[in-house]
This record gives sequence, structure tokens and C-alpha cells, in this order.
Amino acid sequence: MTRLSAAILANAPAGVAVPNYDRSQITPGIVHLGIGAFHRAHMAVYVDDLLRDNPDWAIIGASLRRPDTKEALEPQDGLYTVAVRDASGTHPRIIGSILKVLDANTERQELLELMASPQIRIVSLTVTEKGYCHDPATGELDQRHPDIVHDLANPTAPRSAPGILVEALARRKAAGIAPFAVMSCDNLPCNGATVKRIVQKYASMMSADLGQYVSTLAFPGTMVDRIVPSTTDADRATLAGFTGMEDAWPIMTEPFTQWVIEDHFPQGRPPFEKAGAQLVEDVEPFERMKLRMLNGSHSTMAYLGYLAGYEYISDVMGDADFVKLIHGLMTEEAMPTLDMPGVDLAAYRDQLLERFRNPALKHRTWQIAMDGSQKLPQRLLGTIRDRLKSGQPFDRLGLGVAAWMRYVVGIDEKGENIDVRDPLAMRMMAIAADAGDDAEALYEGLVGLAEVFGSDLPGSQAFGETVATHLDELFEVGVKEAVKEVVEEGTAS
Ligand code: CS2
Repeated sequence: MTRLSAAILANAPAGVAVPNYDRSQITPGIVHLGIGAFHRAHMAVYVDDLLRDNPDWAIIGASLRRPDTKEALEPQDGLYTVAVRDASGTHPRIIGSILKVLDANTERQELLELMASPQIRIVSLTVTEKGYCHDPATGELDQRHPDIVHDLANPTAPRSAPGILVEALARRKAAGIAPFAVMSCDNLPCNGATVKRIVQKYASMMSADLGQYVSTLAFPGTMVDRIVPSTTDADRATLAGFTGMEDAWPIMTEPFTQWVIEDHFPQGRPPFEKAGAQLVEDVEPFERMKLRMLNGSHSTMAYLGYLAGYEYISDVMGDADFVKLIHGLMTEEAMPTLDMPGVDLAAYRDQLLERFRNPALKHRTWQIAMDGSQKLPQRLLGTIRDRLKSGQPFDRLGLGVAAWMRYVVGIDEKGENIDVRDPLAMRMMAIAADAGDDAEALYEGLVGLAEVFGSDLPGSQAFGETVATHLDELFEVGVKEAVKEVVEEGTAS
């Protein structure tokens, strides 16, 4: 079978869309850190839509951790397939907006030089929550993070995202080149302001002057949304059968896509709005809506669903009690905390439920369950804090938090091990081992993780009563029964 590459673009298989521009005419304007599946299904597609009329905005990607994306895309001249899937079928499109991928570990100086060059006017990031080396509860730089400690000692050979950004900005400043805008596309609350705070702190630890310089730069916030499950070998095989072409790393995704961007790009930007993005003054309400409605539901379904034996989100949606739980979580508990004039939240909720149901999207509960310690604060705990403030109940959200606590114990209802992936996994496992069978002790141990629960929630009686009671139920009656009980109580009240 022929491997996807620039040579076959002119004779692409029927039914496969190809770039509508000449790839030899495009030049880079964006460096993207963290060139994973999400970026390739989202921003790279928007840019692909725009390159014909804006050829100086192509992307050079960098992987900060593993060389696998570079290894997959290099023999394909940076090309890959995005396959949009739903009940109507599979719709493949070849994306050409990524010119090249650099491996930050082996090509660090090349990456820094590129980021310091005047043609790069935007540096965007999807490095996941943990890639910012911050404390998720406070949003501050974690100064004891091993990568930060390393980078402060070796500033010209950084390995963390903040370290790489600051070194590149310092080189531009020294050379008198205008700074790039830093655009985070991660699911962090107030991602622009949060990343600015982290990067500015790191820069100020390098020198007061650099800290002051970073304080003047543009960090536009964004709300990004597209569901992108990890690609499996089965996906590769299915797609190859469909296109008759081998692609080492195609991306499977849903038809829906949304991008809301704060319009703050002093060195210019591609006309993202022409590709469907919304440019706004303040992105924060959109981020909060998405984190609390979509991601809050996702995480709740991931922990409860995994424990109940559901492999995919679409399986969870086949269980009527789970659907009622998620519907109630959004309607009764999340929506009242959102202030979104002009947005029909009930319609947004219904659209989310429809997206979760997509039978063609194999989105693993285990994938979403990853890195819960970094995700819980903005997905569930912020909503709970608002509910606590107004004295309102939060039973469904509380069950979601309890399910996370039950999950990180690392043993499922059948006594089998769970592969818990989380930067705090070792600490959580030690807490679980100390607690043994005692659900109350487990609650007390986990709620003491200040990076997750801050300093307020451990002392909240209402929080403790709701979450510890649900945790106990999860052990006593099992997940499906616990969900049923919450749903029935919700209907009665
Ligand atoms: C998911 C998100 O893996 C996860 O934690 O909740 O990646 C989710 O699919 C995206 O935010 C959708 O835009």
C-alpha cells in the first residue's frame, strides 16, 4: 500500500479531500508546542482552511516529550489524514498546514532559533494541563517542579514549556525582534491569564527585567473544543481500507468544532474568523461554560463509567441512569453557575449529549480519566465552590468527585488493577494503601491534597458530607447502584 506523502497529493484517492493550496508556496508563521492529536484535529485544520489566501501562516510543530509524532509525519512530508466520523460515515481529509515537526529533546537549539526568528509571530500550545508545571488549585508556577528546577539552572537548554517560551522570548528581546503572541489551547481556566502568570513568574526568577518584559506581552485566551479520541491500530487499518493509503498517524474526530479566541495579537494573526472561529473581547465565560458542562460531564462519566465497566463514552450514554445523572449535573448544578447572555445553555447541553452519543467515536473512559488531579479543580471543584457559596446542593458533582477518589485507589469492582495515570499517582496510591478499607480515611487523605482541593475544601463540612457519603456508597453498593440512587433522589426533589 502507498504511504501518504506529498508525491501522491495530485492523485489522492476519490472521496479524500486534499489541501486547496500549493504547499511549496507556504511559509511558517506559527510554532506549535505539543503537536498531539488535539492540535492536529483542531487548530491545524483551521489554518489549513486559510493557507490558500494567507500562505505565510503555516505551522511548525514541536513535540516536547516523545519523538513519535515526528517519526510518523516526517516520511509523510508532514501530511496526515483527519477522519471526521459519525453515524453517517467517515469523511477523510488530508491536512497540509504542518510543514515540519521538531523533537524538542534532540532539536532544542533549532527549535529555539526558529522561535526567536521574526517570521514566527504566534507560539501556540497544547501541552495538556500538567505541561504548564503549575499548581492546579492556585494556578501558580510550581517552583519545585523538577523541570522548572532544571530549566532555571540551565536556561539556554530548557525542557519545560515555560522554560522554552522564556528562552525564546529572551533571545528575541536581546536581538530587538518583536515578541510573538503566546496562545494556549489547553483546557485551563482563563488559559491566557494563567499561562501569562506562570511564564511571567518563571521569567522574573531569571531576572527582574525579563519578568517586567513578559508582563507587557500578549497571551490571548482561547476556548477550544473538539472531541479527539486517541488513534488506535484498528483506526489506522479501517482508514487504510477506506482510502487505500497508509497513514502512520491519522486522527479520528467528530464533526463538531469550536474555537473562541481573544483578539490580542500585536504581530498579526491569520483571519481565523474566516475559518469559523469566534473572535471575542473576553473568552473567560466561554471557557467556564465548556469546562463545567462538557469537561465536568466527561470526567464524571469517565470515573463512574470506567468503574461500571463501560469502555467508551458512547457505552456510558447507553445507560439511562447515567444519562439522567449527566443531564441533571448540567441542568441543575452547572448551568445555574453560568452567566452567558445570548447563549442558549439548554441547547448547548442537548448538543453535548448528542456529541457524547456519537457511536462512531471510540472515546475511552480511561483516556479521559487520565491526569484527574490536574483536571478536577476547573471541571468540578470550581462549580462546587459556587454551589457552596450560594448554599445549593451538588450531589451529582459530589458523586463525580467521589468516583475520582474511588478510581485512584487503583482497583476496580472486580478486584482488577486500574492503570491510573496521573502526576500524583504515587502519592495517591500511598494514601489509598494507608486507608485500607476505611472510606472515611481515604476521603480525609485525598482531600488533603492541596494541589487539587486547595486550602478551603478540606475544612468544608458540606463538601465532606456530600463527597465522603458518596464515596462510602460507591464501596458499599457499587457504582451502578450509587448512580441510580442519586438519579432517583434528584427526580424526587
Ligand atoms: C476530555 C477532553 O480527555 C479529556 O479530559 O475531557 O479532552 C475533551 O474531549 C475536549 O476538551 C473536548 O474539546
